[in-house]
Formats: sequence, C-alpha cells, structure tokens
Amino acid sequence: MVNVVLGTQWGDEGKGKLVDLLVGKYDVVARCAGGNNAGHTIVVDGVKYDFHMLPSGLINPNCQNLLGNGLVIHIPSFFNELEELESKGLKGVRERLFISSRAHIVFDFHQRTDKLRELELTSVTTDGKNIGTTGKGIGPTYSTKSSRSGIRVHHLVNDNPGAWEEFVTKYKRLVETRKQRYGDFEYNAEEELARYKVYREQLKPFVVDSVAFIHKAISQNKKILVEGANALMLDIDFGTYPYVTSSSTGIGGAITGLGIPPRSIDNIYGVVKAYTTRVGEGPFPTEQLNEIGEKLQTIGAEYGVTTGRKRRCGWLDLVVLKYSTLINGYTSLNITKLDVLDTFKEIKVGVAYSINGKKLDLFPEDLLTVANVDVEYVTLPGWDEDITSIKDCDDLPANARSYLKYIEDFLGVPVEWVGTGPSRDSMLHRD
Ligand code: 2SA
Ligand code: GDP
Ligand code: MG
Repeated sequence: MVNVVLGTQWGDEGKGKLVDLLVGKYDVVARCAGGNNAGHTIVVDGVKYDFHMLPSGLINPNCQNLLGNGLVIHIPSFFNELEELESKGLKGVRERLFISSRAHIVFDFHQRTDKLRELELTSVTTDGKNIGTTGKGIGPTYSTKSSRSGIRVHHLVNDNPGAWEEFVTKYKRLVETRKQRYGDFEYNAEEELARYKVYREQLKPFVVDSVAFIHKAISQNKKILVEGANALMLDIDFGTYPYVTSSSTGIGGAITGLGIPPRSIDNIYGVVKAYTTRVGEGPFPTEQLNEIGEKLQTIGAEYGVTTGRKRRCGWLDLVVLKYSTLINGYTSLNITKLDVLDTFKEIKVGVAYSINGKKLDLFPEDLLTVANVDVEYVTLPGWDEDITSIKDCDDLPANARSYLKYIEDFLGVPVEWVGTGPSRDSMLHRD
C-alpha cells in the first residue's frame, strides 16, 4: 500500500501533523522532493519537534524513513537536524533513516548563490521583487541538477579508486562556474572539502539505492507513506511561477522523486488549511492586508518554521483548491486549523475569479492576470464557539459542519480529517 500526503495550497497546511498521526500504521515514510526548506512542527506529549528535511516518520520508533532521489540534501543540516531530534529524546533515529544515493548534494556555495540571486533579482526585475526564497540553496541545487553538473550522494560516498579525486574535481569545477556567474565571491572551498572528507565516512551508513529499497518494501506489502513537501501552488510547473520552489511538489514529484509506478499509489490525501497562507513573494488573490489577515496570523501563529518569517494570510480560496484537486486527484482531504476560525462572526470563501467582468474557468498561468483578478466571495456564518475540545465531527457546531460541507461539495472530495488544534489528539476523523 502506498499513500501520499500533499500540500494543496502554498504550504504549511499542517502536513507534518497528519503524517505524524498516520505513521503508527506505516512501515516506511518517504520524502520525495525539496530539501531543508520544508519546515513543519509536530507536537507530541507537549514536546515540540521542528522538522526541516527529515521525514516525520522518525517520531514512530517502528518506522523506517527514506529521503528519496528527488531531494536536495545539505549534509551539515542533515546532521544538525538529526542531533537536535536526538537531543529531544527520539530514539534509534540513525538506524531508521536512509538516504537515496541519487539525491543531489546542496553545498554551502549553493546557499550563498541563492542569496546572491535574490539580491540580483531586486535590481533586475521591474517591480524590484525577489522570490523570497528560504535561502537554503534549493533553487541553485536543482539548477545544477538540471544542467547536469550537480553532485549526487553516490559521488561522495563511492569507494572506488579515484572516486574522491573525481568528487574534488567536480566540486572545484562547480565552485569555479558559480564564481564565473556571480563574481568572485569569497569562499573557502578547501575548508568545505575537508569537512566533506569527514562527512563521507559519517554518511555511508545511511546511503541506500532507494529504488531497491522502495521496491523491496512494495514487494513485501509494506505500508508506505509518501510525505509531500511544500505544496501544489509552489510547484515548478503548476505553481505561481516564478514565485515557486524548484521541485515538483505535486503528485508527479511523488513518482519521480521515489521511482514508484503511478499504479502503486492507493490514496492521495490533500491537506487544506481552513484559510490560506503564503510565505515569500508572489500573488495571493484572497490575501487580507487588513485586520482580518492580522487576526488569522496571530491566532494561527503563522510564522515560518525554517526562517521565522511571518506568513501572509487570507480567506480560503476554492479556485486554487479546484485547480489543485484537478492536478493531484485527492481521494480525501484533511481540513486543518478549523479552530483558528472559532471567533470569526462571518467567514468568506473565494469561489470564482474574473477579469474585466469575464469569469475565468481555471486558476490562470499568467501572474499579471492573477494579480489583477477580482475574487468573488461567498460569505458563510461563523460558529463563534471554541471547538478545540470536541472529540467527534458530529459534535461540531452546525455552522462549522456547513463550512466543511461547502468545501466538500465544491471540490467533490470527502473531508476525512478535521484539525481542531496543534496537538496530536486535536484531529477528528470521519469514516
Ligand atoms: P525556496 O527556498 O527556493 O524553496 O523558496 C521558493 C519559494 O517557495 C516558498 N517556500 C515555502 N513556503 C512555505 N513554507 C515553506 N517552508 C518553511 C516553513 C518556510 C519558512 O515551513 O515555514 O520557514 O520560511 C517554504 N519553503 C519554500 C518560499 O517562501 C518561496 O516563495
Ligand atoms: P506543514 O509544513 O504543512 O507540515 O505545516 P507546518 O508545520 O509548517 O505549519 C502548520 C502549523 O500549524 C504547525 O505549527 C502545526 O503545529 C499547526 N497546526 C497543525 N494543525 C493544526 C490545527 O488543526 N489547529 C491549530 N491551531 N494548529 C495546527
Ligand atoms: Mg511548513
């Protein structure tokens, strides 16, 4: 059985919490795309665990965890995150964690050029806007991957004679081409190489051929959960390009990032925040640059886990969700953070876009169009009641149930889970 958890909006919908809730039933949790830009928080027994790159399945002591070939991995951050989780009491983490030999390595120069590119964008774009990346080197590493000059994990850990020398040559060539592109920025390549000589040995026990790993698990009928990172509207093809991340964050990334056949996938769970948030630049039609947005931001504690940035906030956008559902084919949904809406007397939902009075059929590809759409809203009554201690969906206030039903009917996808608070037990399940 292979099930997939995906972000449906612009990220931070609460995917980590759903994965944490589900992992008890799974043998393997696999990440398929992105790197340490996929921050999420899981709260278990009052302890808050921050994840950036590692799979959330590490919380379950019986679960194996894989970083697939579609990932880009900054090795110092990998070890830092591992040590931080161990210091919070997670046991046996090292024995249950595996890295694909085909994943690409994020070097410090990728992170440096991520920031240099952001600076450059502020001067070369007409609106002076950069992407608002996490600065973790994600885009530059996918760039070197696509231009076929990237360095993969197997290049580092290879024991064949001459392999280390070849790694050094590739590395130096890459640093040189980055300097040609960005100017001779100060960079201590020899120091980084010395560190990698040590990482090489430290990393070996984690490295696997992930194709063999995942197909063995499938053939043994193991239960596999694919943990999506970021979200559909940040997808390199389908998101609000160029204000996107550099990987396939939708269902396509689950397939190419792990090497699994589409037919092996059973369920695709879409995680939907009951309102919308976005970090970084880019258009956001239902954004509320007013006291409503501020209230959502404050009650929802909307800060980036990786960079601490304030998240922009607005109403739920069903035009986005319809588009996201078409592409990813969700079999059921998890509506999260419904409790954040508890004190709103009225709740608006974006249901259509129009431009110059003409209704659009679908979320548009052109950002100038997105930036200029008029959003048609439907106003639904709030419930004005604390739902955080409710244990059964049937006990939710009538208006909260109507809100969920409205989403279900609009998208034609059943709501299977409802989040009513940050902790593990604040999740209602509907059969
Ligand atoms: P990048 O660094 O190249 O992937 O950035 C490109 C765009 O993708 C957005 N992005 C994200 N949006 C929401 N959450 C993300 N993860 C962290 C979190 C972010 C943080 O969980 O909060 O801590 O700030 C994430 N990662 C990338 C990014 O904002 C750019 O718009
Ligand atoms: P992810 O990137 O999709 O995994 O999401 P993040 O962890 O970055 O952001 C979601 C945030 O919302 C985290 O701080 C969660 O603890 C919190 N959260 C998740 N579900 C709920 C919920 O139902 N209610 C509330 N109040 N918080 C939630
Ligand atoms: Mg997140």
